[in-house]
Amino acid sequence: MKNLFEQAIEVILKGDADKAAELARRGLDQGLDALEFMDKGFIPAINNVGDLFEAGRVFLPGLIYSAKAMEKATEILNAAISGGNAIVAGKVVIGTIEGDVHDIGKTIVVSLFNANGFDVLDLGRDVPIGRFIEEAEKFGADIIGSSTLLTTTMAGQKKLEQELKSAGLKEKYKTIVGGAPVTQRWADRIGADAYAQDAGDGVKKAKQLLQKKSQP
Ligand code: B1M
Repeated sequence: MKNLFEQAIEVILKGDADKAAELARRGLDQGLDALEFMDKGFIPAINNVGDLFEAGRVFLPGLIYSAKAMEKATEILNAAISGGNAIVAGKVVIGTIEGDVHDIGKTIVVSLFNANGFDVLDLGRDVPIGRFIEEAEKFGADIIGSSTLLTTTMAGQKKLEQELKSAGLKEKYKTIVGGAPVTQRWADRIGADAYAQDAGDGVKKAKQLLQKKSQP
């Protein structure tokens, strides 16, 4: 009998959304931590599909089916992550950069921020750079977080830093960048305040940035 993590690899590869949803619910029913199930089951599963896609062993329709199954499982697990913490730790505006529709990882990050007491405005995916700034101004954000999965759209994160600087707002907001091709080196190069490797790291970095912000 395959364990739940192995079953996640199987259902995501098959692109079976109903089975993925059922498996996510079963894991939760069995007391598995939602984030652990994501990190050890569903995320390696979708990354496996990405590798097969890159190697030409899975084609675009297969990738789309797998993504739909992943979205279903993520929806269920994310709902279990969002604990609804009453203390507001800080305000975060977050979205996926313009030209990029990948939002599974960004949505996990949003859930974990919510669960850790942050007030989060999720702008969704394919978000124009100017909108990050407009919405941060309206929302009274402390942090602007951007996610990107395509090497071609990483430039949007650099543009965000440049636009914040030219609007004289760079000191007002702390920025966090994330997404599979993003690295600490990239964050340093473009002048972002922090790079986060995963959702947990995102929360950790956000807390550190807010501490720095509140110190004179
Ligand atoms: Co696309 N895709 N895809 N895809 N896809 C990748 C990214 C790719 C690497 C696959 C591959 O070839 N190996 C490749 C990009 C290559 C490149 O740029 N060099 C690729 C491609 C090529 C494409 C298309 C161009 C395919 C095509 O049409 N020919 C197309 C692009 C469309 C567009 O955006 N304009 C496309 C489309 C899609 C789907 C729509 C089918 C689907 C996305 C569905 C969705 O998101 N709703 C999809 C998927 C699922 C993937 C892979 C397989 C998986 C992505 C994912 O969800 N990972 C991906 C392969 C891969 O990344 N290995 C791939 C799981 C997720 C939890 O991880 O998003 O990295 P991730 O998030 C992590 C961390 O990065 C971090 O925390 C998260 C949780 O741990 N993090 C942050 C992310 N954002 C953060 C922000 C933070 C902090 C942490 O603070 C602000």
